[in-house]
Amino acid sequence: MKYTNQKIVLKNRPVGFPSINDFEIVNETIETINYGEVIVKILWLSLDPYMRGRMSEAKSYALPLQLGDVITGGAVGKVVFSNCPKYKQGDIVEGFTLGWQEYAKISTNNIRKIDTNLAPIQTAVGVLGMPGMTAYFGLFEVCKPIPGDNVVVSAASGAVGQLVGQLAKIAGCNVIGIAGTEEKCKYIKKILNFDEVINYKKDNVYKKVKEYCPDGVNIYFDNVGGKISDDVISNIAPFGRIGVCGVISQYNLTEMEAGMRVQRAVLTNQASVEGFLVFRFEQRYPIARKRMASWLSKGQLIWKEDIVNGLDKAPEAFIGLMKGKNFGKLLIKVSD
Ligand code: NAP
Ligand code: FER
Repeated sequence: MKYTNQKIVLKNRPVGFPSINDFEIVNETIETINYGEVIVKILWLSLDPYMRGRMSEAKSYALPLQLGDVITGGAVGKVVFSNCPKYKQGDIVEGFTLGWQEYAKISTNNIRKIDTNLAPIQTAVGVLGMPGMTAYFGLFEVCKPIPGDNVVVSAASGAVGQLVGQLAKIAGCNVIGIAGTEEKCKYIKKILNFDEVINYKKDNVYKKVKEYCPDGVNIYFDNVGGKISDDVISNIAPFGRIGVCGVISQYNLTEMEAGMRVQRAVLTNQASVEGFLVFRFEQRYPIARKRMASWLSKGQLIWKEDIVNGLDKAPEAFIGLMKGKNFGKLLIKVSD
């Protein structure tokens, strides 16, 4: 057994927005694996905003990457060599730590087999994977929609946001999506059937939210934080729920920005604000996955992917993700 592996490692810790020079392509040879491990040939790599946090030294739910470490990340791949009785050559698997590389040597404790009949395999890191689980549990468990609720979602055309809006429609809500380009806004209104859209780069978010939700926002699924969220939360309805899923507008700041104070709106409306990490719901992923797959098969849920070809393009694509260049779930197609 001998695999020549090309991998992308962290060369410098990014300051502000990451740059191409923060990453480096390195080759290595994999010649041995232990009992309980397999070699996975990566087919699809998922690029997700949380990876920016792993590149910093700051304390987080997981240890930060060290310089020289392969960039960790979710991926889908094929077992090409197995030293574990539960896995055989050809099994299609998904794992959250397979990383930005062509071949991963990994313990089978850290991967799962995919049911390839459910949907195209890359959905295991998308609608049926971490982003899908985030939308499902974040909306249903954290924000608790009631039919007729006004639901606002930011980063609405992205991996998580596009699903949140569609799930809220399934739940009988009035959905307002916020996104950063006309093309994205058109897509979520015309194709995903959101009720209203706001282009935060063009529109006055506070005024538009007020116009679309005169009785207030019952649910705000926050993917971005910052000024957009100040404007939405200022319109929160009595007993509104704010699910803090992500704050992408803050991930690349070198200094904390001063913001508006929204606590008064939260207090006087007796609103609740809850941050959540999707891993909290891990034990119930299989239940959610089954439901999501059923909605997918009936066409009640659709799913947009933004596919970039080639592992070497991952750094550039990741930088684009931080700047809104992706349109839909960002994936790297590493191999056929
Ligand atoms: P995504 O929405 O597919 O991609 C990120 C999008 O964020 C960009 O396309 C861009 O769209 C928007 N954006 C970037 N910079 C922005 C800024 N300064 N202000 C406003 N919008 C900005 O990414 P995703 O994977 O679905 O993740 C969305 C959010 O969910 C992220 O904050 C992520 O960290 C979070 N998340 C949290 C969990 C959890 O467990 N809590 C799990 C998964 C994801 P526009 O063109 O619309 O600006
Ligand atoms: C994410 C943003 C942040 C995410 C996880 C985190 C899984 C966790 C951050 C931390 O613990 O510091 O999109 O997705």
